[in-house]
Amino acid sequence: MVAAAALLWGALGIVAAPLRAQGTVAGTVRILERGAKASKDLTNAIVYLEGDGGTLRAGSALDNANVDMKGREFVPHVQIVRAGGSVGYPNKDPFSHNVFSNSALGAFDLGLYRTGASRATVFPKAGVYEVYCNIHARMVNFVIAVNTPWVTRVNADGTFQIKGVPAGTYRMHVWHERASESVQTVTIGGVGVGGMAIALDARTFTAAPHPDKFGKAYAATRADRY
Ligand SMILES: [Cu+2]
Repeated sequence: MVAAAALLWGALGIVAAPLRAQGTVAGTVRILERGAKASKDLTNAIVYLEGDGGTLRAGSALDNANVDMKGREFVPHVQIVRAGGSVGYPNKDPFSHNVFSNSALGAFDLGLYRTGASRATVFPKAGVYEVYCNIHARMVNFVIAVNTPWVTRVNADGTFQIKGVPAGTYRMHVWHERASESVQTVTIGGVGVGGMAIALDARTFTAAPHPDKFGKAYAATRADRY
């Protein structure tokens, strides 16, 4: 039984003590909006647990991900990948895109490529990468690179659930692009933790334009020309 459990964990690409009790971590994320408006984009919030549960290694289901470029948007807007894993950017638009990031965690420039083509890049370190298109200023993508398998996207109603979390102490991160990240220490027993309530504050957020890959402002007309 012990060996079988260890084998299973190995197959999932997780390094962890196999005998610990596992539970579910569940709760609700709320975003405090200016004027107390309802949040429209809760599915772009991410919750993950770092700590005792083990770290992801190569061979996990989070090794590779894709972000489509379609309708001048990155889909999904927020993507999760293992730190050290790669994300492909297939171009499904009838015109060219140039995906790049100037992130301090790992800058890259995939160059200009046409419809039907796809290029991929590795996200070497854990953290949040802002990814853009050098042609279309409004295209914005966030890649959340994690070292942990205990990660999930929040549901549209703000609820979230991470199953199979081994008992232990974790740092729980809740991220959304319009708010400061929430990080708190949580101790999870054998049956998990329910009813967690996390509020992210987006009331002071203001959208700021980002520079192009050369660090320059986008030409005003260029964003909509293609
Ligand atoms: Cu583009």
